[in-house]
Amino acid sequence: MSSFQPNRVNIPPPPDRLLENAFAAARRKQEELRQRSYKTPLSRGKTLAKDTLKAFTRSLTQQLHQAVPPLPSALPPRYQSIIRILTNPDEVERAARRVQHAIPIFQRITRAIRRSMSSPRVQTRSEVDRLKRHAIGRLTSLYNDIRDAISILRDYARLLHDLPFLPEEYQIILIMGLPNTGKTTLYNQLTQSEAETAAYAFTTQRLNTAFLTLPTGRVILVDTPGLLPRREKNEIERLAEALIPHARLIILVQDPAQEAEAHQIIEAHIREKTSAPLVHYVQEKPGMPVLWQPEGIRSPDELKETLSRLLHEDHDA
Ligand SMILES: Nc1nc2c(ncn2[C@@H]2O[C@H](COP(=O)(O)OP(=O)(O)OP(=O)(O)O)[C@@H](O)[C@H]2O)c(=O)[nH]1
Ligand SMILES: [Mg+2]
Repeated sequence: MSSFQPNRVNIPPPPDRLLENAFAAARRKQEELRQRSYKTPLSRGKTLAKDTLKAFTRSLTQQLHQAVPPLPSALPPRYQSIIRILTNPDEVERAARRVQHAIPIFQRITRAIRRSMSSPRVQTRSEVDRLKRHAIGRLTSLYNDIRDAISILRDYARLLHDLPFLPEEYQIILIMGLPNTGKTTLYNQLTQSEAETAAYAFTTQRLNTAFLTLPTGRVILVDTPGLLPRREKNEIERLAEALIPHARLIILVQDPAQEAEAHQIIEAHIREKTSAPLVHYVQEKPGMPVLWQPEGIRSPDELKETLSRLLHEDHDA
């Protein structure tokens, strides 16, 4: 099944580097052409100028083609809503159009100047050189016009590249809750992963994702950073929240050592964004003060059974 794979997204080189690559391709072509023999110095000059120009433009336009990643509007729905949180999709689409429009212009300029070089009216090496300088001037100035667009596409490609793998054909189960409640510990227990856990808040700074195999089939389990009932959210927290409407189920991890009220605020916050079932899980931490006695599932095995049952029920409905 074909699905979007973030880590396959090509990250284009920075604008300076891209241009350097094109000049390098031209130099390689020139070296190659210098080995050959020519009838006259003029025909040598013309061939060298024409073909290195062609090599330059070919390298440039090939790289520009590759610099356009899958656009926001072409992404599967999950990724579209994530991308909206992280960047401005309109700006990305505009940048892509500018680059795509520039490609045939590079090719037209190159063709026209190569044609001029071939003309019998061009009779001296210095005329050939003048045309060549003219070509490089036009092409680099056009290139400078799209530098910003290339940078925007590069940043966007990097963003895409680092997103978690969330194929549409698998349902998503999110693990959410206050910081330091034991979310990642649970994630590791369920998936035999080794994501980082620690005894302080905000340990998880990315979305950990893994396939979880349940009797009903495979699902994607996503471990999120701790949520706090506050207004300012960082990028990764906003990303986790963007996934809430896409989750089939949410596991809310509760810690008896943290205030009941804080848990309830988080729960209300999640409820605002989805009507998906919410499963309460309690991470007992022996030796820690107990501030309340949350209701909920207390073992990973029981949790798996409950998840399967809930997924199955919906399947039957
Ligand atoms: N004793 C005991 N400690 C636990 C248990 N579960 C989690 N902890 C401890 O609680 C602390 C936090 O665990 P994490 O799994 O990193 O918590 P988290 O919710 O992922 O934290 P953030 O990613 O920072 O939001 C760690 O020190 C864990 O060792 C448990 O079942 N028993
Ligand atoms: Mg964590």
